Amino acid sequence: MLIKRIRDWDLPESAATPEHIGLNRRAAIATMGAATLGFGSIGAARAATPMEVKIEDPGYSKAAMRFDPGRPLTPQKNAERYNNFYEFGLSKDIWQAAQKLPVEPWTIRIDGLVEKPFTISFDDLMKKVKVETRIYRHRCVEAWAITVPWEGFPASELVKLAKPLSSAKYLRYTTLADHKAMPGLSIPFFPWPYHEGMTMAEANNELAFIGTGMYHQPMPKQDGAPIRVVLPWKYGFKSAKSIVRIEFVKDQPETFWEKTSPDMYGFWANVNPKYPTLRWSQARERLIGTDKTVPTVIYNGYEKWVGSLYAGMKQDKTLFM
Ligand SMILES: Nc1nc2c(c(=O)[nH]1)N[C@H]1C(S)=C(S)[C@@H](COP(=O)(O)O)O[C@H]1N2
Ligand SMILES: [Mo]
Repeated sequence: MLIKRIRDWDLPESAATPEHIGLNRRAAIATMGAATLGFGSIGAARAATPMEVKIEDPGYSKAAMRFDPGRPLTPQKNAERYNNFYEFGLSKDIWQAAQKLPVEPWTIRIDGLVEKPFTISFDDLMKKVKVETRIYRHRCVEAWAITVPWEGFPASELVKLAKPLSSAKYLRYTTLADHKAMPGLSIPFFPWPYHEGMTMAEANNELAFIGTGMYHQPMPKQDGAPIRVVLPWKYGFKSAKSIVRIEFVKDQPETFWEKTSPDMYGFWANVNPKYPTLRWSQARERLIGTDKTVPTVIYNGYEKWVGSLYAGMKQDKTLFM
């Protein structure tokens, strides 16, 4: 019998299911027409367990390990070829499609409740910050996880540069929407452009990070080049990619996923194994690049740093989802 070897970045069948759109997946596919979305990959995906890969930690510095993830790094190839970036299609296999993302020149608009709104090029922004490496876990609400050495700078640095007014209580951040490059924008029921939000206190927490690279390289396009949000204690959908605008606002902003599936996704979205999503449990997570699943931990293991942000708030489904 011929046994086909599965490369470590090949996808198991379940991986190609866009869990985020939940119960409406069938309807969604019918509405949008599979052709625009690169669904070819679902047919091609094999129902196989990914190969266990040897994980080599290339000896990251003590600083990078400050928030010790307590688990090995995801092999680079796995992390970079298993993505959620719906602007390029609903499958996990969008890394090639995402190469169309136009990243040069890239500008970021800072506006809303700030001393003086401005637009800054990515290159100029990079001259104003000190880039560091941080190894963080990343937990998708679809119950898979990766561990990534990010490059970037604290979100608090960005807040400082923006000079928000005291009336600013939240940040609302928005992804590029380029119809020529991004076929996913034709999916009608999504409230494009992708937008998310966090509180000022969350942005100023030392864990909140702005990613500009990973594995010691500039951010791959499929992972949100050239600049994205990284909030490791929240479900992955809060970590919006390829950011073009950061707005400071007074009221809690409505988010892309709240508008899409209010019964499944909320503003806070802090990782919590106790509260299942509509159709599936959040108790465990699958480690991409291995055949392991492990228990999920409250705040994705970062309670020590972020728990105080939510002290006194009612611990219920709305807080965590
Ligand atoms: N603009 C944009 N940002 C996004 C998404 C998206 O579809 N579009 N998906 C989110 C989700 S659900 C996850 S899990 C992470 C995945 O990041 P990665 O593909 O770099 O691992 O990106 C988040 N940021
Ligand atoms: Mo996700």
